[in-house]
Amino acid sequence: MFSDRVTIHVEAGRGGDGSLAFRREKFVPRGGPAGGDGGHGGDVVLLAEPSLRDLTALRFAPHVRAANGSHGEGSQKTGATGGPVIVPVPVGTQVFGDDGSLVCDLAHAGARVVIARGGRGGAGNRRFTTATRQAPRIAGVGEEGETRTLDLHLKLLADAALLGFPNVGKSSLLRRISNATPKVADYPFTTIEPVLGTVEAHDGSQLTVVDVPGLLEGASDGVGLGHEFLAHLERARTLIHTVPADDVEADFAAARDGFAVIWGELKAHGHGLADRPRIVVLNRIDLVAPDLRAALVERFADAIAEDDDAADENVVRDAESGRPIVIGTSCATGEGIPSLIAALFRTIPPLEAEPVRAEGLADYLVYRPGSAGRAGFRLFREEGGFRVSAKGIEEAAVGLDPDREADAQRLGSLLESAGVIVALRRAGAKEGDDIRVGSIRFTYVPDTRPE
Ligand SMILES: Nc1nc2c(ncn2[C@@H]2O[C@H](COP(=O)(O)OP(=O)(O)OP(=O)(O)O)[C@@H](O)[C@H]2O)c(=O)[nH]1
Ligand SMILES: [Mg+2]
Repeated sequence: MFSDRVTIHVEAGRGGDGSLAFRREKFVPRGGPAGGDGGHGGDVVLLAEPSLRDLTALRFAPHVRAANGSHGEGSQKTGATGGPVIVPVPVGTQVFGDDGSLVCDLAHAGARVVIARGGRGGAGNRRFTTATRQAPRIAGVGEEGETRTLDLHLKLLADAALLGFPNVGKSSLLRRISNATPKVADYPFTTIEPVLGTVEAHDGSQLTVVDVPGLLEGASDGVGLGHEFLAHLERARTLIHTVPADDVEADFAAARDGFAVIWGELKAHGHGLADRPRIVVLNRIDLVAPDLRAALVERFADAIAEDDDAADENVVRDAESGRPIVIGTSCATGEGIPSLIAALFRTIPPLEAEPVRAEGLADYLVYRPGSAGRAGFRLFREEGGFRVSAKGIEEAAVGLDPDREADAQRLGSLLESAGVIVALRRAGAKEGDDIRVGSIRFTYVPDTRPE
């Protein structure tokens, strides 16, 4: 199975609460405040991992949760920070928010993006000491961590893609060189979905090759689902241009023109396809008489070298002679297959992980943090209840009288929509607790609806 799409739900850790504690020492009757801060909640981090090829692992574990920060403790002990969760994803993963906007693009090996931030830990009571308040009975409540639902898309990222008209033997080649077993049949458009296979060299190194549907003339204008099929080629690093040797033998000029047509479609499509190195293969070489094969391959290489339409621009050439490399292959007999595999490993350098910069990398990537994530308020535990601190909410609440039914409702919906009610419940608010918002005070009555 190859998964190129998955929806995940990520939850960063909640910050630990600040501690409300006082020093207790022998012979010191009234110790000062000694409550430590809560630890910060853990982040959820995506990491582009070059050894991964698809998103299957996340399909089976779509819920990702980072650890909460620990609560602060007495004796000024800060709570432990919640450990981050690092989620490895394949290079080429794009992350979209639930509104469909691009959150980030993990295009480089080693790229690391924080997609949900842990909540800050609450401040311990010793931080609330002032000249007039020597024994603060108040401590900060840890913030909620960000929670998000994200769509991950993997733009196919293969080392090479098979390119050519329909029914030329692309799937047969993939079967021959890799572990994949795409369907092969004697009619066009047998392949309609990309199929990925792994090619192994003797030394154990691997490459991935993708078999995609055949292209028709006009593909770059959308003919025969051309846009979609060309898009599959975009994140392949190399192309294997497949031409049937029997067609070349039957009508050389037509085969050469067809070769130029495909090149034209690559150029017209853009997105860097015309810059991809192209290895040329004359497949079904077994259908050509053995004594004519070498000459046919040479003739085709010459035609590419001399082509006026610059059909040769990105064709892979022999390092010494500078001649275009054309490989005669047969999926029936295996002729030329080792040469093709060798050419692939020569042409495609191994992906190197880019050095990971510990800081600033998120800014360097295309990263647009969601605005709805972090809470826009802070919550403090006070004697007898909680205080809600948020400029916006405090301002909106000015003049409201919680004893009046209409005002109470207005205040309720204000706090509800800001997420304060949920946060209070999670912080352990109990019926009868005193809640303070700016200059307003009211009594907490739990909502019995489930979260
Ligand atoms: N004799 C011979 N036949 C081959 C060879 N390679 C492929 N074929 C035949 O060519 C036909 C097309 O092969 P496919 O591999 O399905 O071709 P394709 O390019 O993937 O076709 P689409 O997916 O339809 O675009 C099938 O009948 C294959 O058996 C070969 O090397 N020699
Ligand atoms: Mg096919």
